[in-house]
Amino acid sequence: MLTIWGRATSSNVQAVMWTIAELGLAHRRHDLGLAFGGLDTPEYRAMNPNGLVPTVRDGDGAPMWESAAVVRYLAARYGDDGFWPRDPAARVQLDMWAEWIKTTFAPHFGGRVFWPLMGRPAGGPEAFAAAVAGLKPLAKMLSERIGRGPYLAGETLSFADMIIGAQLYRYYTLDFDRADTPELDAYYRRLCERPAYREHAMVSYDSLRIST
Ligand SMILES: N[C@@H](CCC(=O)N[C@@H](CS)C(=O)NCC(=O)O)C(=O)O
Repeated sequence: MLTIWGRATSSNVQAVMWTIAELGLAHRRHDLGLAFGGLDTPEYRAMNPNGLVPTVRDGDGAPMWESAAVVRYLAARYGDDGFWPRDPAARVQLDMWAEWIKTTFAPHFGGRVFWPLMGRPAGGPEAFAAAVAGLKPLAKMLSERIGRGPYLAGETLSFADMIIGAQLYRYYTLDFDRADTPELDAYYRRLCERPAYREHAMVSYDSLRIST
């Protein structure tokens, strides 16, 4: 049994929960973070010294944090060779894009586009316009890599789709000027057809909006 601590509105929790659902793993999730609180207790900090979500335990195993590391653990432990290629040379071709979305796309999109649109500006209108313009080449890069898909690895859904796809619900449902990326658009539409994605990644972010 997996135990997950973290609110369903966190995109990092969503990547983990979507993975768990795709792999069909038994689990229970506890809401923690933001309005739920609970991140500053000594018990929680002993599991996750960052005081962030998600934190995950697999049975009596040691606590794990960093959502992408948790997705990789779940994929390696419970996924088949399609979901987690055992061949390092095949896996790195997916993993480099998973890493890229966490370290390049997500900080840009999250910090400079998503949160400003939620009412937490990271500069004035010019900074926002520059952020939107700067996101376009990143989205185009990803779109070209996905190509005809249907998934990053081709025919098979993999751990990398979990880490990438968890960013896309927000990307596609916010109102801003997106790049022209037909392949990425089609990829997102395919993810939306998956029940596990709909349940765990397409989660309203309305509660994150700061009202002024
Ligand atoms: N790199 C970490 C980031 C964790 C993180 O920033 N979590 C956010 C939610 S997405 C958080 O805990 N925010 C505080 C809160 O929810 O109260 C990961 O991928 O797990």
